[in-house]
Parts: sequence; C-alpha cells; structure tokens
Amino acid sequence: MQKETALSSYANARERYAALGVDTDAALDMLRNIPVSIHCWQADDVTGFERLENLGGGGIQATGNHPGKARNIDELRMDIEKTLSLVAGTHRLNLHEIYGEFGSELIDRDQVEPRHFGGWMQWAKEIGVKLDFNSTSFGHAKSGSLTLANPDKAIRDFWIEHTRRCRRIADEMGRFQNDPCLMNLWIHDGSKDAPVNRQFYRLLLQRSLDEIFAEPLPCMKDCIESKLFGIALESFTVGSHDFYLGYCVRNSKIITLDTGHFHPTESVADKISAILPFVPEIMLHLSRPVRWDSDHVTILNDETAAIAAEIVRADALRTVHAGLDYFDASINRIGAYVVGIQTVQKAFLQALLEPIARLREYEAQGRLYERLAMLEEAKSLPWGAVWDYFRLTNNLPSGEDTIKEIMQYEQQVTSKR
Ligand code: RNT
Ligand code: ZN
Repeated sequence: MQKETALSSYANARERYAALGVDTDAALDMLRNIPVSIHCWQADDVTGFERLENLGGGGIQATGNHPGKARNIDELRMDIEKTLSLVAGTHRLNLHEIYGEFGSELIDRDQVEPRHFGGWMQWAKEIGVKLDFNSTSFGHAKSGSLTLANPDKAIRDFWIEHTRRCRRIADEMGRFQNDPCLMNLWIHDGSKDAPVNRQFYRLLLQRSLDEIFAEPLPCMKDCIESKLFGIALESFTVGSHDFYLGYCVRNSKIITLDTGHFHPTESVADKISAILPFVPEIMLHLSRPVRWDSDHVTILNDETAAIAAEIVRADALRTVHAGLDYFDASINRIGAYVVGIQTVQKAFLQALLEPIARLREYEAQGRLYERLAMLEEAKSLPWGAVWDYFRLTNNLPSGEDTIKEIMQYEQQVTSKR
C-alpha cells in the first residue's frame, strides 16, 4: 500500500471516530503499551531442550509436521526475534521449564536451577523483552496421570520440589528484569474414567499448592490455570475451574483463564468482570478451541474481540494480562506467532476505538435500540485504516508484505532445518 493512501485513509478514519467522541491517536498510544506474553512453545511444538527422554502426553499434543521447527535454543531465539521484528509494541516471552539451557547435562525436574535460565535472562534483556515462566509437569516419567495430586507421596514431593524451584527461577527472572515475572502453574492431573474419590485428590492438590506457595517471593507472581479435560483424562480433572477459582479467591492468587478450557458455549469474556472483584489479577491464555481444546492459532473471532472489549470496558488493562497459548505444527510457526500477536492487538484496537462514552449514555438512559444499533455500526467503522497506520508508524511492512517476509524466512531459514 502506498504511504500516502494509508495516511489519507487514517486522516478520514480519525475524523469519523472523532465525531463519535473517540480519539484514535490516544487509542494507538495505549495499544503500543499493551504487552502480549508470547508462548515460547509454538516455535518447537512444545518439545523443549531437556536431555531427559521427552515422553509427550500430559493431556496436550501438538499436531502437524510442517518443516522447520526450532531444534535448539539458538533457533528458537532467532525465530522469536524474527517474530518480534514483524510486530509493533513491547512484548513478553513466556518460557516453560523444559526450555532451560541444560547443555548436555541430565538435569531432572527436581534439580532445575536459576542458572539454567541465566542465558535466557541475558538474551531477553538484550532484545528488550521481559520473561514469564511456567513449571512443566507433563511429558515426564513421573507424570502419569497424577502429579501434585498423586496419592504416592514420593511422586507428589517430586513435583512439589519442581514447582518450588520454578518459583525461585521466576523470582530471579523478576528481580533481574526489575518487573515481576508471572509464573503459571498448570498440571494435567485427572483420570480417564470416573473416580470415586474426587475429593481425596482435590484435597491432595490443595495441600500441595499450600506447600508450594509457602515461600514468599517478592519478584514473581503466581498464576494458576484450570482445564476442562485432557486427552486420555476425560472423566475427571482435579484442577477444575471451580477448584482453582476457589483457591485463587481464598489465597489471593492470579487465575489463568485459557479460552480453550471451558465448555464450547461458555464465554470467557463474561468471566472477567465476574471474577476480577475477587482475585488480584487475571492471566489470559488466548487460544482458539475448534470443537474442543485444540490449541489452534488465535484469530479475530467474536470471543477474542469480546474479551478485549471487556478488559477495556472494565478499565482492567493493568490487571488482566494477555498471553497466547496454542501450538499448531501444521503451518509456518513464525506466521502462527505473528497472526496470534496481531490478532490480540487488533482485538484491543477495536476495543479501544469503541464509542464507549456514547454507548454508556444510551445504556444509562434506557435507549436500548440506540445502544444496539451503535454497537453494530461500530463494527464497520474504519478501524482497519487505524490498524494500517499503526503498522506504518511502527515501520512495519503491510499485512501482505508481512506474509511475503514470513515465506521468505521459511525459504531461507526454517525450510533448511
Ligand atoms: C494446557 C494448558 C497449558 C499448556 C502450556 C504448554 O492445556 O493450556 O497452558 O498449554 O503450559
Ligand atoms: Zn493454557
């Protein structure tokens, strides 16, 4: 697209929005400051760099065999740098424990230390990215179907030790980057068939969490993520939404809402204002469930747009954090990243451009037809011109050229792996 065309389209859009009381320049300033926590595991299909045998499993699975997945830390960093060069704004990188720099050492999960992430911290600082973190309890000989809720004390203790160590690593990251590291805890614990001791496992999990969180760590924040069910664990999930919602409310922990972890007709957007009064913060794993928790690339669908709108309407940009969580191995992985990140940004842009003052006025006055009609009008306002201008002013290629650049990177780099 010609620069002049983009500029004049923006000037028109700006005027249209101004007539509705919306300041497009202010919206763009805000958009630039919304970080997306980018999940490191799309780059290599959730493989990681452990020397231990990676067993897969744990209720999650990347499907597809598109060539070019990152095979080592250098390739993964290179792919993340390429991704970041194609998006505007300052973002975060969300690492899993299995992505540590273990070299040729056989480091079991209960032996992991902050030093295994020293290189990551240094690199992240150099490229101006903050880190988030996750403990990893899936894909390990001691995982089975139960980890922190395992009746076998030795196994439970192994995972408690792992998670405690991960919290210390997150704390080191937070201190190093002078910004709290958000550490997510997700475990797959559950069972294929219906158990008769549901409460027993939940009490075990509650006790394990209490032990894990006993150590105060000032530079990290705990987030806990529920799940509906995992593959081969269809009948019972110990860490269900209700369980963690209760746990987070009682213990002031951050709840992670993954858009793939609810019944298909449930709205995660609606949960935000319902939960926010009772928890300190919310972490989001934005994903796209197709029929089930399939971890497809996040796209600009009704759910993503509604979530961004809810956050903006609730004035919760500081307390609700946007992160990505999907792993599609069937397409270009850098492209998958860029689509997801830009989707989140587009959703926030639409939300920031909403003529909210006017809509609220209609609602307060009971002018319900006008509210409905204005919401529908807003959908076809020229937000695309504002988005193009955002790309232009951040020195990014146009949408079409972004696709070309990603294909070029595939030809020159990833296809040769
Ligand atoms: C799994 C959870 C979890 C994982 C990552 C890899 O269903 O969504 O967040 O995707 O920890
Ligand atoms: Zn998730």
